[in-house]
Amino acid sequence: MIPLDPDGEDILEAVAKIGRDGVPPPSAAVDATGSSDSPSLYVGKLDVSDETPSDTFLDMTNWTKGIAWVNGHNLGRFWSIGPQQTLYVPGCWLRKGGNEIVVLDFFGPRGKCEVDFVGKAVLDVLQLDTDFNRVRRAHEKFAGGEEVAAGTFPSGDASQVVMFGKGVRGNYFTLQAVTTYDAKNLATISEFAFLDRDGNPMNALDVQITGVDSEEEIREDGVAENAVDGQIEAFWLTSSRTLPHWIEFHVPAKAEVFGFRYTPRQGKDIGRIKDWKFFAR
Ligand SMILES: [Ca+2]
Repeated sequence: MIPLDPDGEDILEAVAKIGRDGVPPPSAAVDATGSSDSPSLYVGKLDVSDETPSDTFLDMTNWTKGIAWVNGHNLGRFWSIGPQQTLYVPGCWLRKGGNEIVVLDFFGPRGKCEVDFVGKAVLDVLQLDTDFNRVRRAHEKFAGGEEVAAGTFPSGDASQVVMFGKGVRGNYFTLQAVTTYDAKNLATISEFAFLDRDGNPMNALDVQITGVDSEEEIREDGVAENAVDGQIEAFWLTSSRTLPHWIEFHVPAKAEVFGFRYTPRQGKDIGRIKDWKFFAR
């Protein structure tokens, strides 16, 4: 394994060096399994006994993100989130005897430092939990707080303004969708904003989403951040069909809010919230 300095050595040069000088000894950055979580080149050998090697697939399911080569042939890119988990290896790129496998992985293998060759392509396996860009929620269970308000939104596209009649202080605020107009019990929010004493949006609040009962990430982009991204077109959409749904908003500095504005998904009944409750803590 050859750890790479992201700001230093050129990757192609490093690959060329492997071909010229063989594999340098592992560095101190390598753990007991022989892997590293920094960008590294991994070199392995595949022994083939057939005179005419068959086509095969390199299974990268347990690696993270990078590129693989066989005997200097670039097999393409891999990324653990999928859906493609294997890289096609034409038989004509293999030869009887030793074959050199080079893997560039920017984050290293997740588990054993080895690759498998399999007889069938794997093109439909998602591993979204391995996405390093995926937002980690601080709260996975409904934490609630003091119930500040409750009500029923009408159906339709119009934004709904709710004023509490007093200032409410807190770091965490949760809107709970108790029922929806949606036959599948999905919930969506196009935009959510806290309102000040005069009913104006508090745009300076650095609102973050710290918890949500579910969010659609596979069929479409329904991540919870879409509820506070300032774009009407982008919306939070639940993936769960079990009521109640909830979304927790966090403001880093304890804020006093006087109400909120809920803008439903436009033009479609899917996910329209009906009965709701609002909590603060
Ligand atoms: Ca939005």
